[in-house]
Amino acid sequence: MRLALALLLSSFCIRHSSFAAEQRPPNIIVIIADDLGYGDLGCYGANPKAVKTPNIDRLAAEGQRFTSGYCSAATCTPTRFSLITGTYAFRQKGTGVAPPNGPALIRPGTETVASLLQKAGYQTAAIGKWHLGLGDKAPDWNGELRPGPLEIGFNHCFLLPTTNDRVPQVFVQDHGVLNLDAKDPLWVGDKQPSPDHPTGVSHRDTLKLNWSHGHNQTIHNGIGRIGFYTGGQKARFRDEDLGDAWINHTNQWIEKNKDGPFFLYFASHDIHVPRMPHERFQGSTTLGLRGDAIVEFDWSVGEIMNTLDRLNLAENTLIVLCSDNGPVLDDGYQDGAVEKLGDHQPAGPFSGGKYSVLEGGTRTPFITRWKGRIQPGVSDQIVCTIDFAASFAALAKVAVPEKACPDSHNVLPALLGESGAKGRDYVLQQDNNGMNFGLRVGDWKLVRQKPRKGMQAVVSKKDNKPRSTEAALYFLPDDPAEENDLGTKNPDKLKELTSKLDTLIADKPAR
Ligand code: NG6
Ligand code: CA
Repeated sequence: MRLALALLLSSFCIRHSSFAAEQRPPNIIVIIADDLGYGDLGCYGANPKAVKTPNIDRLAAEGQRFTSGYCSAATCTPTRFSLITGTYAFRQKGTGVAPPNGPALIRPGTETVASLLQKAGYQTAAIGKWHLGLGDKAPDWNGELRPGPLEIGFNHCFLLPTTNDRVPQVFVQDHGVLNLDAKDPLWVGDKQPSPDHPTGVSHRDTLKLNWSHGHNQTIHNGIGRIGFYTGGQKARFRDEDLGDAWINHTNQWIEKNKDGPFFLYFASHDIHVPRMPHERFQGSTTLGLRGDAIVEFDWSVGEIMNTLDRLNLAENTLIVLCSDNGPVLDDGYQDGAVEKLGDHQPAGPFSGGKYSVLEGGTRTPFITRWKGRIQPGVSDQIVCTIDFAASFAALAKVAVPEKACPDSHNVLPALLGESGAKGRDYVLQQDNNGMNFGLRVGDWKLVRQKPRKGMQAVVSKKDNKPRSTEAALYFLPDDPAEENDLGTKNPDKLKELTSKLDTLIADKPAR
């Protein structure tokens, strides 16, 4: 009798706990690469003789690989701004590439993907590259770095403040610079601090990675940077150790929060310049340091997958892998990316890349995996990083307040690869400052450029020559490289897309 009762009780407990697990929303990990192009991964067609990405290829094989996955801008800061806020960056001035001493661009009180998930009971962390500014008017490097991620919904952060080609090379943990010695304060500025301060110009012959344009101010670790800084010697890191630092910190944080639910925004610096992966990855591809950095990124993804397996979390964790903008070869350093390219196509079949509103600028690798829940496959649905806020809120069953995250659409069923699920019916692409736009509606694509002095010209894939058109219309299924402007032949379509773009820019469309 007692035995029967015990059995009954234990079976009830098992059922009850699995019921609880089902009810609990999954952990969510966003893995965002930097400057990774559509064609840079094996699962998107990269030749394994040039670069191998076995971990990401496995992630894709175990989940959904999107062929129309987008980030919302062609540079870093605006894509990250819109990913976190669910608001197009062009709606807020000053959201182009952030400078070293830039203030926090996302102001406290803004609803974000992280604050929404926090409300749903998630532990939330940002680990990796931030590049969205810190501090009220400017970062107080030797004091409290506030506001920052902790004021907009993250419980914890461990960050590179801007990009690693911009000063300073230190980690920010929560509200301060890690390992900063008060006797050696950190100074960051845009003017040379003294005439004898060594720079990439005065000491060019000492550099281990030479610059090609810009990147010739303060030297750290044999590499010239954008901006000047002094002090903080104990807080500085070596570029080669950045990837390991992110992963060590991530492993500890996941371990600590394994009982979940948790949301991790993991922002790798690979494959942004200066490309200086750990020595163990250098020489692992035929593509030079750019390829070697792709391998380091792939390794990072593999480490996160291993950690989830070790902690038995893979079936309870949605991973979304994406990029912040399309690829670029020479982005200011002579690192061999151009010379060693061979027949590798960083943007796959698309034209343009980083800085461009042609498809290559924003159509990037996009993979979702949730073992046991997402059926493996390839999806041609349109999804965009701006949709994370509304989609993850739906997953966590938390309401998005009416005016919050206005440009974010709930495309959760498409992200989960549910059969018949529709993604977006349009996607808007902006360049760095929101001067040029792309708008894809179904199979049609409008490219609209505002002519101005010194503007980043859209170049033709065929001959690399700048195109002159201000507004051009392409039919993507026949012309993925956006070579044949069909605007004159299809004036109604051109008008329809132009007016939709104008409406989207002028309004804050409600979901
Ligand atoms: C540009 C930099 C480039 C890169 C980019 C931002 C020069 C000449 N070029 O101004 O190297 O840092 O800004 O890249 O300085 S992003 O991926 O963070 O948007
Ligand atoms: Ca980038």
